[in-house]
Amino acid sequence: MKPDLFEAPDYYNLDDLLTEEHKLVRTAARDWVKRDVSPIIEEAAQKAEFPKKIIKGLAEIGAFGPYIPEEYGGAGLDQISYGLIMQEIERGDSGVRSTASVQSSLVMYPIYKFGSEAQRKKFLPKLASGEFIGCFGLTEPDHGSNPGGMVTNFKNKGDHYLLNGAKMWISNAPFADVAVVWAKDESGRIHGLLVERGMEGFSTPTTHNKWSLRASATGELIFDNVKIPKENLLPNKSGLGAPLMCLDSARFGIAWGAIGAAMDCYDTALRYAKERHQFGKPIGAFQLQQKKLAEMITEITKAQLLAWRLGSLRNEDKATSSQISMAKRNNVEMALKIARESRQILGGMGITGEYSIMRHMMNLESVVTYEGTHDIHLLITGMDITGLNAFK
Ligand code: TGC
Ligand code: FAD
Repeated sequence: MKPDLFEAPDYYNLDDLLTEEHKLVRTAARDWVKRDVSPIIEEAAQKAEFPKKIIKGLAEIGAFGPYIPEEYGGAGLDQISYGLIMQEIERGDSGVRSTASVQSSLVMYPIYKFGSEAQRKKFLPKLASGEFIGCFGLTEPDHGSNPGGMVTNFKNKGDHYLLNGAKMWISNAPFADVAVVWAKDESGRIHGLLVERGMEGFSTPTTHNKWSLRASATGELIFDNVKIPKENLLPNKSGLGAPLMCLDSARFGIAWGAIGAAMDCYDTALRYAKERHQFGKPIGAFQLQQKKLAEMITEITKAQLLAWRLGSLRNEDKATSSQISMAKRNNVEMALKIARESRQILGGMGITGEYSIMRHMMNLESVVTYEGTHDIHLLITGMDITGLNAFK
């Protein structure tokens, strides 16, 4: 793979809206991605292996629990810092950002928000340091966009619960130490349970042959009469709203992360368009290529503004779920379109592993699907503006 020459575009001087702390956090993440991710990520993706050696670095840049309070091992940062870290990591690879998103928003967040003090103390510091890796089991073979229909269930057996069912498409599952699993009790109410590796009847087979997010490990969670100690139930919230609150946080991170992937594709295509000559001049001198590049920077700038405003609203605890859906949907679609256009600017070179673009493009096909598909987020906006629910 070519050396990482990335230069971040900032067409509207958005850095003026950031604090010194935001910039420091971003620089640390950006430098780490250049040093420790870019040189190894292409080979990891080609081999379909999650590069476990980067876990320590992810912890060191604060990517595991950026907004979790420091007393539990988190970085105690604000939402814009969290977004900037996700942006920089996904600039390297969406699969690496997935690992950080899941750990932070789908594992540490529910333990912090809905867990007991004992659960917080037992799990959060180890998750923040990367000693433990977590995963989040909501999706099932027959319930993806409609998680409320889940059939995974647990029964009260007096001194423990008995868990049965299966989850699929679970990021980090193959090597996770702890899984936050959403399951129904005997009355059909959804609860979160902490399922630990080694519990009898719990297995995590790997999902093979993915063409997307190849540097992220995906797997199933199988529960065959797993005995869950009662202290492993998250006590402080139940109902579908609990996992959906976690998704709000992860979707916010993805809205920022997708900008990183788009910036990397744009930056690569811009450099290539200035260097590659055809018909006696740089291809960037042709109007058709300039149109592509000009539209890319316009869309990136709009996405940056959307993400920054959403981060400000989140910092004030004022962002709605529908606002988060709009940003996730818009920014991922924006990044996917830019990846496709950038690929074309590189001609045949665009399909090789010499450049990051094709990997981003394939990764983004998962990002546009997980955490709520493109269609589902549109219907959430539709419901919000019309007051009419297309799901029921
Ligand atoms: P609905 O009846 O609308 O709502 C059920 C209850 O939840 C409440 N609620 C929310 N609460 C908090 N945050 C939100 N965003 C919420 N949205 C809804 C709602 O008020 C209600 O509460 P209550 O008290 O009245 O019961 O639910 P529904 O069954 O009609 O479904 C709505 C729908 C389709 C929007 C939702 O289920 C959905 O978002 N589906 C998409 C599924 C999804 O996003 N799955 C993601 C799985 S995790 C993943 O992909 C990780 S990828 C990780 C990585 O690698 O980065
Ligand atoms: P389906 O729900 O079957 O949807 C298929 C198609 O139908 C989509 O185009 C969808 O938009 C459309 N559709 C569905 N309902 C409607 C409707 N009402 N109106 C119009 N169109 C509709 N899940 C987890 O729980 N944890 C994870 O860590 C996780 N990681 C993932 C990692 C990867 C690489 C992938 C690919 C997925 C991951 N997922 C995870 C699962 C992901 O959230 C689901 O794939 C996603 O929610 C969609 O569910 P589905 O694949 O079952 O598609």
